[in-house]
Amino acid sequence: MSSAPLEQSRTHPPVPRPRTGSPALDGVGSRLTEVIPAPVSVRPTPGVRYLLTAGTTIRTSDDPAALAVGEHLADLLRPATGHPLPVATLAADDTPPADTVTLLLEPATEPAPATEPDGGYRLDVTAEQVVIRAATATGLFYGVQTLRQLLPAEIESTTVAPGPWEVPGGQIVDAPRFAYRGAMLDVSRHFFEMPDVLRFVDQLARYKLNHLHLHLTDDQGWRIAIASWPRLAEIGGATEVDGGTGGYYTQADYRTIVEYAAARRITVVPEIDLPGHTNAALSAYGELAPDGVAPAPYTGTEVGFSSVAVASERTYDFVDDVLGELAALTPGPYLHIGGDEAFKLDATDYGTVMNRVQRIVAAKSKTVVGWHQLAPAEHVPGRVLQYWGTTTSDENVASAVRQGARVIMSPGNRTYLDMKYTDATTLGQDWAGLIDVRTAYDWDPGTYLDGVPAESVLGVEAPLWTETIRTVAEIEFMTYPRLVAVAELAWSPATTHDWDNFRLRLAAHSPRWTHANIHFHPSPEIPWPPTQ
Ligand code: NGO
Repeated sequence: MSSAPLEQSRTHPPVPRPRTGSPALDGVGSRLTEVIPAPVSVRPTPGVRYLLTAGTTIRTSDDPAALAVGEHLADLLRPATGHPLPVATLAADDTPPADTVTLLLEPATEPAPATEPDGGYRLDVTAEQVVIRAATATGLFYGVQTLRQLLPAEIESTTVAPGPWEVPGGQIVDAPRFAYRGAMLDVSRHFFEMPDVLRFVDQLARYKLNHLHLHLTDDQGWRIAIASWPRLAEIGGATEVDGGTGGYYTQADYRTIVEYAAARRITVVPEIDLPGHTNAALSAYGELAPDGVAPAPYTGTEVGFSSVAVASERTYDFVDDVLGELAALTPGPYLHIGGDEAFKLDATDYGTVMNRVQRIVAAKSKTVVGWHQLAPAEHVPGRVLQYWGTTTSDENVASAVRQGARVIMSPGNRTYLDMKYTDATTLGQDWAGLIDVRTAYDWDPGTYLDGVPAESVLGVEAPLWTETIRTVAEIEFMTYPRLVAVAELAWSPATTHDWDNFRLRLAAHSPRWTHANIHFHPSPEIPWPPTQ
C-alpha cells in the first residue's frame, strides 16, 4: 500500500470527547448509545459491566453457521485481547457457563427477524454474560458487529492492548430497515489486488452492509477471466487509467472474494457494463465493435464513446457466454448489466440490445440490476434499477416502479464516494457536487425520489468510482466517514435519523478507525475527539 498525499491534518481545534445519551452513563456506558448504525432500541443498565477476560469462552447454538459466527467473533477479539477465547457449541438443553459470550439461534427472537430483511438480533449484557439471540446466523453476525463496538476502541488494535475489556450492561434490540445495503468498488478504472478487495469487504461488514457491487468492466479494463473469451482479461485487462499495468481476477480469485464476502454475510453483485463502457472488450475482440475493428486500449477518463455492435449475433453470443460463466460463479441472485451512458445508441437500438440482455439474465435464473437508464427497457420480473441521478424525480424510474421494478438508491450528489468532500479535497471529482458528511447523511432513501415509495426501495448503495483512486489509503479516505453515514441510512429506522446525534456518535468511532489503521477524512463538520 503506497501512501498518498491525504488530507490527514486536522483543520479545527480538538474538542472534548462527546458524551451522548443519558448523562448518567460514563465513558464505558456511553458506548451503548454510540452504536452505528443506530439500533432500533437501546436500553442501558447504568453501572453494570461485563468484563471479558482470559477466562471468557464463546458458546454457540449447535449449528455450523452459528459456530462460524462464533469463530468470526473470536478472530475479531483475539489480536487485541490476546485471550484464547475458545469457541464451542452448546447442546440444546445446556445452560452456558458463567463468563461466556453466547450466540443463540432462536427462531422466535423479536423483532421477527425471520422475515425480510434478514438480520434482526437481540443483545443482552449483564455482569455475568453476554447473550446474542437471533433467528438466523446473519442476525448473530450483526449482533457480533454491535458487540465489537461496545468494547473499547483498542479492540481494533492488531497487537495486544491492555484493556480492560469492559462491555456496558444493557439490551439492544435491532433489525435492518432495507434488505440491500451496499457499496461498489470500481476495479476497472484502476485495478485493485485481492488483499485490497478483501479489506474493502471487511470495511463493509463492520457497519452491517451486505452487498459488494464489483464494477468489473469498463472502457479502461476488463477484470474477470472468462474461459470462453480469454482475450477479454488477457488483453482487455492489461491496462488502466493513465496507462498502468492493470490486472484481472482469475475465476479462482473471484470465488475467493465471493466466499470471503459470504462469511461476512455479504453478497457479491458483479457488473458487466453494457452496451457502452465496453472499449476494453472491443479492444480484445474487434468482432464485437460496430465497425468490426478493434479500437486501441483506452486509458483516459471520458465516458459514453463506446458500444458493442447491436445488430451482430456475435454480440449476443458474447453476452450469453460472459453472463453464463459469471452466473455460475455467483451464488447471489443479482447480475448487474450496467446500461448507463450508452450515448452511441439511439433509444431503439438501446432497447433492442438491453431487452435481449435482460432476457439472457433471466434465462440464467438471475435478477437484473441496471443503472436507472435501463428504466425504459421492458419490464422483467423482479428487476432492480440503481438510481444515480442528482435530482429527486425521474419519470422513467417512477413508471418502471409502477410496473414492479425496485430501486437501489445511489443519488450521485449524496452517495458517490468519488465526489470531493470540499474544494480542497485533492482526490475525486465534483460533477455531482461536493459531498461532506452531512450531505451524505441528511436524506431519507424511503422518500427521496418522487413516485418511489419506501416499499419499492430495495436499499441504498454508495459507489466508489476510481478514475482518481489508486491505493487502499485513498479508497479508505474517500470511504470514511461517508460510507458509515450511508450504512446508517440503509440499516436504521427513519425514526432514529438525527444529524446532531449522528455526528457525535461518528466522532466517537474515529479512535476505532485509527486503531484499525483506516485512513479517514477528518471532516470539520464532526467534533472529533483529540488524538491520543
Ligand atoms: C457515472 C458514470 C461512471 C463514472 C462516474 C464518476 C455512472 C453510473 N456512470 O456514474 O462511468 O465513473 O459517474 O462519478
